[in-house]
Amino acid sequence: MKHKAALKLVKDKLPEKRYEHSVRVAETAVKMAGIFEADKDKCYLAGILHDYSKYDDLGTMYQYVTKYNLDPALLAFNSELLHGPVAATIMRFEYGIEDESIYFAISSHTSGRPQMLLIEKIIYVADYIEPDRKQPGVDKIRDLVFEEKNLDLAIYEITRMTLKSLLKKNRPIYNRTIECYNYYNMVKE
Ligand code: DGI
Ligand code: FE
Ligand code: FE
Ligand code: FE
Repeated sequence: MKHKAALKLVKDKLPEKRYEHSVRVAETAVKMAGIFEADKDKCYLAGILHDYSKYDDLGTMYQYVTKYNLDPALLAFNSELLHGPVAATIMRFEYGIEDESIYFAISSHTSGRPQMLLIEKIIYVADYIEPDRKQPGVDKIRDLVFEEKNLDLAIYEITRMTLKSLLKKNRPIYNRTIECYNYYNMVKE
């Protein structure tokens, strides 16, 4: 899919604010691709598409989980955790985007996972640090990325802060979120 087609797809589907977030994630991902030597086109495309299913109907999302054999553990969660895996599936099977790194980047952007691919890491982080994000600690992550250039440490810090905030709100934790935390806890330097 060309960038222009992806932009139109997302603009027609998502509310204006979410569309603008998607563009900022894509642009942040391209900037990061320059630092970490990733494919800029793929980063841009994955960034634009990552939240495509953010507001899809939950019942329809569960149908995708079943039909495409996605992780059945997702059925215990809501759209917060489902929108990535479902959007990745739609892009692969309904829009013919075959690239595996784009698939994983969209699919894992909320929970992360152990041993992410480079583009997958970039989207996971770009979603957290795009310029309009204001959560406490986000500037520390921006420093890790743009000054220290330590992507794995940035991922670790994001998973740590995400887990902390979920626990504080008594939210259920998806296994992959914890697996991601454990993995990057051990590989970070
Ligand atoms: O779609 P975005 O708002 O751009 O961001 P996102 O897809 O990264 O995250 C959506 C939400 O999902 C965010 O508020 C954090 C939450 N989340 C991440 N991991 C888990 C989770 N929620 C639950 N309940 N469990 C998790 O393991
Ligand atoms: Fe998202
Ligand atoms: Fe995220
Ligand atoms: Fe997002």
